[in-house]
Amino acid sequence: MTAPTNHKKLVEWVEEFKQLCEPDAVEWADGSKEEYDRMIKIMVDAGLATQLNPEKRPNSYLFRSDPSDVARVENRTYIASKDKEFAGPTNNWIDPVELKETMRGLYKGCMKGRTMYVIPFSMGPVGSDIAKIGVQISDSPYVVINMQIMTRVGTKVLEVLGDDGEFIKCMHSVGKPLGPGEADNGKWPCAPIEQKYISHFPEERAIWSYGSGYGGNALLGKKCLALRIASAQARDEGWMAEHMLILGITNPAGVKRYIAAAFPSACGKTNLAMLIPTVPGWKVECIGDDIAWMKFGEDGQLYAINPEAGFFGVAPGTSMDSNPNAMHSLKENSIFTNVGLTEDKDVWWEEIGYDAPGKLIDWHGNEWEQDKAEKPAAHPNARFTAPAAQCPAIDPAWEDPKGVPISAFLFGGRRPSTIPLVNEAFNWNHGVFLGSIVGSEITAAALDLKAGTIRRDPFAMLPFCGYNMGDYFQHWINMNKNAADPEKLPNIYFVNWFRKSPEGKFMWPGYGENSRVLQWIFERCEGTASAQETPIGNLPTADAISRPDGVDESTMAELVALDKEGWLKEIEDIRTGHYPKFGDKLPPELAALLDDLESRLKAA
Ligand code: SAT
Ligand code: MN
Repeated sequence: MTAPTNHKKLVEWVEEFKQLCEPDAVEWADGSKEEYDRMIKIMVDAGLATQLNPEKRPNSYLFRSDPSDVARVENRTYIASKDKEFAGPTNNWIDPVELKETMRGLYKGCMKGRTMYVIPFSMGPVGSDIAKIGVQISDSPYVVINMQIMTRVGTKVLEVLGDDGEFIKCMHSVGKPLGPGEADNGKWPCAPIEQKYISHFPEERAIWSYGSGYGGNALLGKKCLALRIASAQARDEGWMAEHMLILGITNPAGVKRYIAAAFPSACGKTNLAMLIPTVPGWKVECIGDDIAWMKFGEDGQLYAINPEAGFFGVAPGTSMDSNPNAMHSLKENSIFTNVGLTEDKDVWWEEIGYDAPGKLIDWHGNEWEQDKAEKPAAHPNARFTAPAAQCPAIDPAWEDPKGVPISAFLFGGRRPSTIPLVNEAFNWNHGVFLGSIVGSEITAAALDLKAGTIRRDPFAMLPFCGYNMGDYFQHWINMNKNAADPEKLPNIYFVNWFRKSPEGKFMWPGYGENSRVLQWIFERCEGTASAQETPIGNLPTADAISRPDGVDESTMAELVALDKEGWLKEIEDIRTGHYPKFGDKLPPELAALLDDLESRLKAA
């Protein structure tokens, strides 16, 4: 197939990898429905995809991956900068020359028996000033259809790219060549774990991925491009690429504001992004559930787009109770990976809200019965891929190329103690300090970590920051220094839905009730809600947030109280266990803010 573009560098790059990978054929993806259906047919014929019941789940398919290929592989993820210090203390680093040599060895002949797809895609509305173009090479038709849902793929993108436009090179292979006459035969293709590499070359804005077909390892637009490469690019160019959901919130008077929020994994980001408020008269709409790209507009405000076009959400736990908008989003035209299959060919997963309707086939492809099962039917990281446009709560401005103006940033994590329900930063730098100490408590003893310790995940970017985390902190501080009008920067809040009583019960119901906290934040931005200044930040007064059923007055008071002893321990942990990791890259502003906090607390 001849290339549908005159972009010389693009054509040369494709040719280079064609020579190396030796595919049987090369095909350029156009993003069409015809192409989608053709990819599906290839995978149904290869025994990799199961069509779901069209009456229950129209145009939807189930995939089961290899048990070695079920999630992002952080220990096989590399930032390969020339200088090791560029990657910093939180990333794996390999010298780029050495890594490329190793990976060229793996790529050699790796697409034999397969087709090489070339997928031009836009992260963000095509042609938006904030959007970026990537081109992914992949030998996986599963990647082609997932990229069709998660990004904007095809001909329009090549038009915007023109003959010499800038694009991010995203190279991917599942790492499983086929011999003559060999077929996948129902076995998800991938390479063994020690051959998997998710490599980033931030200086040349390139990604090389090998050996995995799953999620963020293989859909290179998502974490690899939109966070790791984009964060490095954003630092150089003065904008922000963040692991944040974006939501619009409208009060009963019809005033609308936008909020962006960063939480580590498993803290309910998708649920918050699509929340249905319990506060009467308020409305929440979704722009995105995972990633925000933000640039200053001409008016000096920070504008955000969702670079993605779909949701790649965790299925287990998603139900009509926890997230009805997500359930509606995936009712058709969706891809399911590693969930259970019912006898009438629909999907099922743990905590879907109802018992398994009879026998299932579990994510391994084995028969499964709820009463007899020892292991879950769906893998805990089983996913749905659903078009964002299908979300009933999608914001009318979600594809606005200029983005939406952000009024507030939220940071949060799972913190059973110490951290109040909501805390407003005094100012931008104080907010950056709060972002830098984000973490979640380890509940069960995991690997080398003791239960009760805090796993720090600054800005929820720990696995996603494509350069030195200390420099990333500095970039946040510089956003204020370089703002034309710092007054117009978003307010910053730290929230915690996960406080527990001494008996181990959640003190706050979460989900839709979080709208009460969003209301307070909204009204703080409007200048109408009350707060009291404390050593850690501005806390709501005891009656400033309305109480949900089941939260009594004293619980509410505790949720928004200052825990002086807890914070002194927190400071100790940051001072000894967290900040030292960044060495002399730690911005002096943050070290000073930690000292100031300690003095204020001791004086209180
Ligand atoms: O697999 S993804 O990186 O797309 C999702 C996640 O792990 O957060
Ligand atoms: Mn995420």
